[in-house]
Amino acid sequence: MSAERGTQDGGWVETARVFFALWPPPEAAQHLSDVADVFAQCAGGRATRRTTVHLTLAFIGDVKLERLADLKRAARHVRAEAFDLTLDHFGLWHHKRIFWAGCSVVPPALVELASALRTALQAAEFDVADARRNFFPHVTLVRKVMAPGTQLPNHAPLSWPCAHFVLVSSSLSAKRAAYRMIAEYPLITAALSLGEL
Ligand code: 2AM
Repeated sequence: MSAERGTQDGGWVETARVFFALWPPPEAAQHLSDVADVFAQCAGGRATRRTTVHLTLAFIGDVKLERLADLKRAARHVRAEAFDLTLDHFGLWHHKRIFWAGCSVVPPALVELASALRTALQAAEFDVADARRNFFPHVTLVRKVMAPGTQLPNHAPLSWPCAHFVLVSSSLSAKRAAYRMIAEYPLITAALSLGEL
């Protein structure tokens, strides 16, 4: 999980590249990676693998290992409701060459979760990438699309229940990113709100 980075004074510091995300259950991940494979066969590009399909809530980037405990503590303070995420349409960003799945109606609980998480992270003095832009929830399915004019698919909506979010570390190699979940945070469900919180 760690990498060494040079510092201005010539020393070295161990860091992790991290982000927060919603992670789909296996069936939803399989379905989305199948859609990604089929689209990449037509349009070219690199399909997201079943094991790495996710929706990014907040991207932090490199964090010193000694700050990881603070990062986890900040996320533990986030209180947000569980919700169902329904992905019901696809899009393609030509400038980024990314094919993605998104929701035509963004659940208010998802917006509240992303906002509460950003607020908690910034209060703990972490930089959140794109924090000033509106949150646009999407699941990246294919990167480096070669033929952006390819017709977008039409599938029945796919829903997955979101009852927790995760902190993930990402190691980049020449070929692909490898992800590892390093912490998990529950969202408030009816059962939790009755007694455990
Ligand atoms: P994307 O899929 O929408 O491109 C892990 O790298 C995840 O964090 C990716 O899914 C990516 O989102 C997001 N990510 C990577 N680098 C980022 C950056 N500089 N700013 C915002 N999000 C980033």
